[in-house]
Amino acid sequence: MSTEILDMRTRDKARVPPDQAVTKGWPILHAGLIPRFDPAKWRFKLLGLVEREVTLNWTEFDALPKTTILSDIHCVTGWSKLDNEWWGVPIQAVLELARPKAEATHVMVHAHGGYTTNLPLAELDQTDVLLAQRHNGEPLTPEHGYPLRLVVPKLYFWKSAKWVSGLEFMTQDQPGFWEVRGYHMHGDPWRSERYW
Ligand SMILES: Nc1nc2c(c(=O)[nH]1)N[C@H]1C(S)=C(S)[C@@H](COP(=O)(O)O)O[C@H]1N2
Ligand SMILES: [Mo]
Repeated sequence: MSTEILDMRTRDKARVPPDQAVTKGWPILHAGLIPRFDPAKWRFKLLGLVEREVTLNWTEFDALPKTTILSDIHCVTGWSKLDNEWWGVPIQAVLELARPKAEATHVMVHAHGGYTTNLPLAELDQTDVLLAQRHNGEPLTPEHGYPLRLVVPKLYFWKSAKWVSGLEFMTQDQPGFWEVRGYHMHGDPWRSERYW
């Protein structure tokens, strides 16, 4: 296992995006109930516009290569949490398994429990993006996404789906759970892309 830590924290003059306040705690925010993790039933799917549709069970997923990435969280509700150490599977490792087709431009992220969120494939396919199993050395707690959550540091935190269950590759952008309700289709904190 690699012990190298990839430091992806921003080196911009301003460490914190506009109208964000740093918190030391870690608020818990989600719609609906926390899904129960059953390792025998858990699945992760790569579907839609891919060369190969892939379904992984927990044993198969957990055998993928791991990385450790340091990054910051920026939530659209106004809090930022700096210096998060995430451990999990780099997004490139799962993209390589399915190989998105050339026409795929956007991704719908699916979560156990029914949550969805959309983003451009180019924003997902970044070296600071991972499917995280641990935060600051501890397994994710159920309320923060155990056993697996997506982490996309360059977008507001609602794009970082907890209890992630799959990635669907699409030819065009489609709104997810919060995007249908007025949240921004893109969600860049440095441009204050909060709501439409
Ligand atoms: N599955 C799922 N993931 C989700 C959500 C949700 O409702 N369901 N809420 C999102 C929102 S709006 C935020 S701000 C973050 C909060 O993550 P946290 O509770 O770990 O701080 O999770 C995101 N991921
Ligand atoms: Mo949120």
